[in-house]
This record gives sequence, C-alpha cells and structure tokens, in this order.
Amino acid sequence: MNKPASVPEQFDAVVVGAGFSGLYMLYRLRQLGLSVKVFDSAGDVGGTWYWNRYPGARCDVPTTDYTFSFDPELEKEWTWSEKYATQPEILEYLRFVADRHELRSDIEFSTAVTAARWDEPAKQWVITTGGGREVRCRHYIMATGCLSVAKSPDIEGAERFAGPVYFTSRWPHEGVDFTGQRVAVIGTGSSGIQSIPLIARQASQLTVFQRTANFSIPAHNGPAPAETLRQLDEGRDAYRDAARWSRGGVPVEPTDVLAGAASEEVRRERFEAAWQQGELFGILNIFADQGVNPAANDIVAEMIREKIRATVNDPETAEALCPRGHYFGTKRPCLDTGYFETFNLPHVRLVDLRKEPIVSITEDGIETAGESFGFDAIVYATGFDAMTGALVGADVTGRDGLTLKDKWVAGPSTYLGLMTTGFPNFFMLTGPGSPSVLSNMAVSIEQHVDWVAGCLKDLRDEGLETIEPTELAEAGWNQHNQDCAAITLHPTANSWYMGANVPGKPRVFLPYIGGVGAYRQACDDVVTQDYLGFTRTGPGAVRCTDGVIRSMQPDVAMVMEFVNALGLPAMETLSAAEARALMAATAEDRPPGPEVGEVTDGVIPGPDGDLPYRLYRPAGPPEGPRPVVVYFHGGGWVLGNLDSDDPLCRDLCARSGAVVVSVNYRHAPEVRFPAAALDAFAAVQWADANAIELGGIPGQLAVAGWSAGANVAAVACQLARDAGGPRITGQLLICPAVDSDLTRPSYEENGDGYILTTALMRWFWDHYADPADRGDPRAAPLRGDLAGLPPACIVAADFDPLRDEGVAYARALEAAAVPVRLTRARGHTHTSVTMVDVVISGAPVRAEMAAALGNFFPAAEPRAHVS
Ligand code: NA7
Repeated sequence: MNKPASVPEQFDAVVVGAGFSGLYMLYRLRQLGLSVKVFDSAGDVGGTWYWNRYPGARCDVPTTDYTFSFDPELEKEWTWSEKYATQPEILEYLRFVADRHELRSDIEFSTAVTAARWDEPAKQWVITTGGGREVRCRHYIMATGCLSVAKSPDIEGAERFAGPVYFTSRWPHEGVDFTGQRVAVIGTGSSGIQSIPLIARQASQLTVFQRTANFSIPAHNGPAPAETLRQLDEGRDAYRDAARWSRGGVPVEPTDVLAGAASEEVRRERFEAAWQQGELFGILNIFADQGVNPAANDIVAEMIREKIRATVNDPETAEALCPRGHYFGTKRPCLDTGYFETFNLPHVRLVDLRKEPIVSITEDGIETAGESFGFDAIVYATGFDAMTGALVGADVTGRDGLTLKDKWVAGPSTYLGLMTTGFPNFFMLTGPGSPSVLSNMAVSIEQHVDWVAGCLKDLRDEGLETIEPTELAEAGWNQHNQDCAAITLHPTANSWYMGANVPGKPRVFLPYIGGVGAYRQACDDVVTQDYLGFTRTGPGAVRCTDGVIRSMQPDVAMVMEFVNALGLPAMETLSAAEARALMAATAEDRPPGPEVGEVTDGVIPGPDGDLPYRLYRPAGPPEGPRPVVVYFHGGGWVLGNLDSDDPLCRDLCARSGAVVVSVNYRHAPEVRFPAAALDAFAAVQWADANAIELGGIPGQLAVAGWSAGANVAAVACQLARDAGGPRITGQLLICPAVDSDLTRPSYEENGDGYILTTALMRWFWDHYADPADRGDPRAAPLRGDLAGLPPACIVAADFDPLRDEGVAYARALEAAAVPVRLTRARGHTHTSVTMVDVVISGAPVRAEMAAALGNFFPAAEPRAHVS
C-alpha cells in the first residue's frame, strides 16, 4: 500500500502581517469560527511598529484616537502615557492586545510569504512561504501595511559607503549609539524630522541632506489631551462613533471658514490655535478651502514659514528650511519636537540638495556638487514604496495567470481599496483606493476588517464560496477616487501619495480622499445593495448585482447634501414671485466668478420694449475687436435675470476670450410663449447689427444659453436660418430644454433630488406655454427642421432630467449634418456645471465649453486662460 501523499495545510483564511490590521483580522475571523493562519516575517507582532524603531519614532495621530475600539475592556485596561506615544509604547500595546486575546497561537513569525496563486478549480489560494512550504486557503488577506516596503536608496554610489548604514524603517533592535560620530541623515520626511533632534544629541557632527523642505508643526507632546479624555469619559462609544463617521477618523468638526472671507485677525487666531494644539487634523482644518484653493493654502503655508523663520537663527538656513513648491498638506505634514531648533546647534548643518545635489556616496562620506563630506555613519530616512509596494511585491497570481504586478503596471486598480478584479477572495486591508494613510489608521483598519469579516460571514451564510468585484464597479471606483483627488491640490505634489517618490512608479493618487465617514457609507451601501459591484459564486450559483456605487462628482454631492439640508420649499409649490425671491436669496453668498476686463450694462430694443443686457469684455491683450457670444440665462422661462448667471458669464468670457453679451428676455407667466424666443432672436439681430459698437468682429457671432436660455438660443438659431440671417457661427447649449416631452428616461432617473426636478420642469412648461403650443419648434426646437443650423456644442449632465433631450438634440443635429460636439458633464447635475468657484469639478467642463466657443471662431486670437 502506498503512503498517502502529505495533505497540505488548509485554512479558511491566510493573513499576511501581524500589525494593527492583521491582529484585529485574526480576532474577527476567529470570532466567526474560521480557521486562520497569520504569517509575518517579523519576530513578533507590531507590523510597522516592530520595524520602525528609529529614535524619536512616534505616531502622528493622538494615541487616544490611534487605538483599537473593538474591545471596551481593552480600552479600560490600557492607558496611554502621552499624547503621541513612542514606538516602544505602541509596540507594547500591540503585544498587550496579542496577549489579551491569545492571538500568537495562530501567528507564525519569522515566516515570509513569497508567493500566492489562485487555484480556480479548487477555488483556493495556494500560498508559498519562505521555505517553499505550501498552504492552501479559501481567502487570502493582505494586512501588509501601507508603509512597510522601504524605498531602496536611489542615490549614486550608495553601496560604496564602508561605514554603517541605517534605515529608519529597519532600525537595529539593540539601538544605535552615535556618540562622537559624524552622522549624515538623508531625508526630511516624518522619519527624518522625528529622528534628527535625537541623533543630534549624540552625534559630534550631524549633517542633514534635504531634498524637499517639509511642513512641520510642533507636536506639543505631553499628557493625553484633556479635552479628548473628558469626551471619552463622558461617552466613549459616542466619541468612537463620531470618529468612525468623521472625515479623518478623529472627531474634528470640519470648519466652514473660508480663508478669503476671514479677516487677518481671524486668520491668525485660527492659525495660532491650531499651532498650539499641535495636531495634524487641526492644522489641516484652519480654513475650509485650504486643501482646494491655492490662495487659501498659501495663507497657511506662509504663516508656517513665518514660524520657521522665527525659530531658526541663521536666515539662510531658515529660508532653506521653508517649504516651497508644494501646497501645505499635499505631502504628509509632520509633527516634531524641536526639529527646527536643532538647526541652531553649532554641530548641526543643513545641506540643501536643490542647490547642491548629491553627486555620489563615497567610501567615507558624501560628495555633493560643491563639497566633500566625511561621515562615520549614514542614516537613510528616504521613505517607502507606499501603499502598493508590499502588495505588488508579494508575487500574487490571480485567475488566468494574471499577476497583480502586471495588472497594476499603470497604477493600482481596486474596488473600495478592498479587492481587485481577477483576484477572487483576495482582500487588501487599507489598500489603495481606501482612506488609509489620509486617516487615523486605527479607525480605517477596524472598518476594513469589520467589512471583510461581515463579507466572509455573508458568503458563508449564503452558501457562497467566492467574491470578486466586477470590472464596471472597479472602474467606477477608480474614477471616483481620482475625481475626489482632482478637486484638491494633492495631484500637484510630488508626494508618496502620488507615487512620485519612487522612480518609475506610475503617477496616480493612491489613497481615497473623500473622507472616512463617506467611505464607510459607500462600503455599507455596497452591502445593503446586495454587494453591488461584486460577483459572488457558490456551488451552482452566480450572484451579481452590477453597478457603480458612487458616480456623482464628490463636490456636487456635497452641494446636494448642503442644499437638501437647507430644507427649502419645492419651487413648484411657490408663486413665480416667491420662486424668484428664493432663487435670488440662494445666490446671495456665492463667489462672484473671475475678474474680467470690463462689465457694462445697457438696453437693447426688443420686439415689445427694451431688454436689459450686460456686456463682459475679457481682460488683457489682444486689444481690438473680439468675437461676440450672445448669452441667455436659465430659469425655466420664469426665473433668472442678468445677475443670476453673472458668474457663469464671467467665466465663459475669461476662458473663451470672447465678448459675452448676456441678454434678459421677457419672462412667463407675465408674458408667455413665444415672447422669450422672439426676444432672443431680436437680441441676436441687434448684436449682429451692432457688432462693431460692441467691440466685436463682424460675422463672428455665436449664441449660448443654459437650460431655458439654451432653449431660446437654439430657437434663435432656427429663426435666423429661416429669416436668412443673421449668420450665427455656433451655438453652445448647456443642459438645454429642447423638447416638451417629459417622458424620456432621464426625467424618471433624475426626476427628484437634484434641484431641477421633473415636477419643477412641468411647472416651468405650465407657466411658459399652452399645451397646444408645446409642439411648436419655437418651444420645442427638437421638433423643428434642423438642416442648415450652426455648429453646436451641447452639454448633457448625467444627473439632469434634461439629459436625454440634450443628447437627442445632438443626435438629431448630427442626422441633419450639423457639426455637433456632445460634452458629457460626468457626475454633474443640471445646475452644478454653472456653479463657478463652488463646484470645482465643473471647471474642466466649462473649459470644454470655452474651447467649443473658440472653435466657432477659428480665426480668433489666442484666448485668455483661467485654470
Ligand atoms: P517620506 O515622508 O517619504 O520622506 C522621505 C524623505 O526622504 C523625503 O524628504 C524625501 O525627499 C527624501 N528622499 C527620498 N529619496 C531621496 C533621495 N534619493 N535623495 C535625497 N532625499 C531623498 O518618508 P518617512 O519615512 O519620513 O515618512 C513616511 C510616513 O511614515 C510619514 O508620512 C508618516 O505617515 C509615517 P522628497 O520629499 O521626496 O523630495
């Protein structure tokens, strides 16, 4: 009889990493009764806190918050000694957690996982460990941390140095004594900034090589903040819950103070308070717009630079230590204890690599462009291959032989930062695309672990074996992730958040910046919508509810949330006069829009009396005439006036370089159809006849309009064609109302909740035109003859009831051989693209509109630019 082949070890789940996330994952999986094995290459628990033992290593979120909340008893039994605990204390805490829950029995230390492969027929992962041992499991969970793979020293000659070399990320356990030594520290990120003051205490000479000066604020370390302790005492659960739903994982109320609107005194007060508090989430929350508005950011940055100048004695060193070239917060800001003061010590020197780059590391020191330095030891504080390094380095092969490394060659692609298509049952804790490094890690880790545990439980309860995101859901999440980043200043920085610190790494914003609470909600919504965007399979079963969990632009969603919270009455329940007053009131505090060269008001003769107009002339060169755009405001033929669309007109003028003439027209219900359309046509005739007086170029005349304004603009084009003039060179129709048929799908999909509702549209039509007139092409231009009309640009917004008629108009124009450009305002509502300087994600759409206007006037001069 043959000896039976040895049966490979089998587990329900294998977890890699025994830091914060791996420990809690193990705890939760055990609770579910699953068999688990955790591997870690370290000699004990701790993850990043096991390895990063450099002098001065501390957390940069107060430890009262940077702590587990899943075990109330643990919270009672453990007291942090300081506001920002040291690495040894945090490590001690994690050991305490491991002891308390007897976690070590399922952890194999000093064991690296070298590869993992999905075995499709068996629906299992095959894990290979360092010694070539194979272990099988159903679920493979990466608890490998975001900052665990050190960046290799990418400096010429690094291997030549004969003396000891230290990495902050792999510090010797026995510690290092630099007494009497000449020490070089390369890197001024958090690790450098924390360790430099302590290394300076021992070294006889310390030279700091700085490539990028970093923003750092004093930690003001000491006892745990009294206010947090009070809040925890009063209601620990409520406090922890507030953290879970907060923006950053610490209960900080986001400010609504805008830098530009605050007085100098208020600005300083707010800054000083944050400076004294010494917390990252405080200094990042001085002004609501500091993360998105360059001018607001500069105000904070300059106040930090003032502090640096006031601390560092030598003005040249102070200036070199002043961060420039990146916005505050776009690279991880640091908390320090005496960092800038260290440069006042006679044996400490700063070398600014921007002025004097390193040429090479030599056997006995470092050679820069201007000087040779001799050193006894070199410390690399040069950072990590953040967020993706540990994942792509783990040799993971999913279905059909696809490796994670190959899949992510252009940057990571995940659904919720948790999973990735092609890799069934492969989970990432705090993976790219989740809040992770932008948040209090402890809170984000607990949320991820809880979600994964819930998911595995649901799979088991429903008799399912595998789960994997769909391509649609994953692409949607990647898009959402980038949309969130795009409205901030973050993508402008060469940060490790962008992968920019590692040569050759794709430039992609890695973490999710939409906020911890918003993210949690998205994850929860996925589950309540039957695991939207996931395919789940089991014996004889395939379940998939496909879709995208977040497709609205994040700033549009914020505006919607704000507007909905105001609880304004539905406009269609008001009289026209009340609706007009409400519209004017809601516009009161909005930003004015960009400066233009000149704004003048006047009147033009209309078919039945004067019509007011406002002319916007672009600033700057070229002198001389410009193309003219006659613009018509929105408001359902009932609302709106020259003021209502003023910021949009300024924006179009500044971006396109054209003279914009915004013309008011008669409104319903006082004057009904076809007055508005006839006024619009009269305005176009007048502008054509008076082009020179308007500073325009004769023959270069376009029309534009938003909503009902786009309706009358489109009608004016048809009337001009029928009348044989004037010649209109283009029509820009922004979310146009072009048909009176309110049954298209977008009226159903977007009929409620996005400001312009189907009910309101009906109210507008009722005010404007009798049912019998609504088929008239002067009311519903989609029903007219479209041949021979001017080239068009039509903007259709995803969440607009009018979306489908805009698209239908574009298709119909195309069919009539009219050149058309259809611009999709992705993730926008009917109103959001027009919200200049409020909805940042509308700017690229308006840039496209301006470009379209430019194309209507091919011979026009170069345009003024607004970013
Ligand atoms: P960071 O924040 O990535 O800092 C690394 C530092 O090293 C940073 O100043 C880099 O300059 C510098 N660096 C990197 N490569 C080089 C080379 N080749 N030459 C000179 N200088 C170099 O890593 P940390 O370990 O300090 O902090 C990581 C996170 O851990 C931290 O944010 C906290 O969340 C905890 P650069 O800015 O790239 O020009």
